[in-house]
Amino acid sequence: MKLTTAGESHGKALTGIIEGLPSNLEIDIDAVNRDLALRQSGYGRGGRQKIERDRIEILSGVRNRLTLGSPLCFAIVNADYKNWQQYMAPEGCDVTGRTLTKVRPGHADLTGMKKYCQSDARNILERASARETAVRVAAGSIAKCYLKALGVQVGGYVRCVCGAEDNNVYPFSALAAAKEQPLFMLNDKVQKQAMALIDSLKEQGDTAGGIVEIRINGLKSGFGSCMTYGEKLDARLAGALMGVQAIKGVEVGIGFEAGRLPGSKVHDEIFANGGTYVRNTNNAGGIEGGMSNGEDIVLRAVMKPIPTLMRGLKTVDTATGQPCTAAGERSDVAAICACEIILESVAAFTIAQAVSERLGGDDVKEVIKRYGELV
Ligand code: EPS
Repeated sequence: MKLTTAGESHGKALTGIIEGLPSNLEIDIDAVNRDLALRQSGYGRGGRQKIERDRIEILSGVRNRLTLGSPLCFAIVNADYKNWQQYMAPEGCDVTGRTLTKVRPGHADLTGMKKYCQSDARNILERASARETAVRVAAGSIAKCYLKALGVQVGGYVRCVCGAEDNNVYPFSALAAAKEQPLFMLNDKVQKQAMALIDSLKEQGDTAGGIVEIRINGLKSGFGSCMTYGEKLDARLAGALMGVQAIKGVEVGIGFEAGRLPGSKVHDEIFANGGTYVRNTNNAGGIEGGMSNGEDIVLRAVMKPIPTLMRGLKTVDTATGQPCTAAGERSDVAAICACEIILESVAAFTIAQAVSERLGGDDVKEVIKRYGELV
């Protein structure tokens, strides 16, 4: 299973092509659109989300809600394009308007300009923008349909916003409630602190990042591999999460805490239980030796604060070589809820890839049968 994405933030549309889906898989288009709406939600979002109402338009690969086994091509139209056509049209446009040379620290602007020989960071930021993640959410939501057919579920919540942190541990069944909350947090007190922090950062023209936890529930053991490093499930999941804009670190299970504890407090002991095996702890986060072990897969990722600050950080104007404050027209103060649903999506897609590689199957019934036969 493979995903290719294309599209600029203020271009005509974002597009994606998924190859490798089995035939006869039911695509829940309403669920995809719900995930797209979740990506646009959350306390602290900026003006762009008032313009867009992201919806998937499936162009090929699905007939009467069922996949055909052919490439599934889809688009998410940028409503803002009508305001940008004169500066973005592929057919010809004014490239002297809406230029950006007061490059933003922490964004792709400066390094991208140097690498791709551009004098206008517009030609970099249009693609580097996190708007591209709408495609990955749609694709991940389709991957969730595939996983759901096997009884595998994906969930998550926000643990921390700019230092306001929830250190509780929750069962998988508690996570769905987070989506009803303004910051996808499960601890009301911490969430209130986080909202107050966002309000005050907004006043100061500043931004926030945070920490998200993602869980995969119901995946049988043996997905991934201990034989080749490229197939290790933890390596693939970490790569997928790190591939999301603004992610600076990923943990599996207790993650970095494992470096602070002795082995006796880290490794999950194994017990026999009526012909099967159980563990009473899940410090490994559901992955041992690069393979799923049947426990919940637990991932945490840290999102850096958004690099477009309304107050502008110190930088250099590449057009003049003079010091200045960085560009900042409009910005999200926090996009941690978007980050949560994006990370769920890329994790779902990665798990679906690992399942499809192991089980194959041209038709979804074949996949379900093979999955059911696994012990
Ligand atoms: C985003 C759309 C963008 C930004 C943000 C995410 O819209 P615009 O640039 O028109 O305001 O709000 O993108 C960035 C964080 C970025 O650095 O470009 C979206 O749809 O998620």
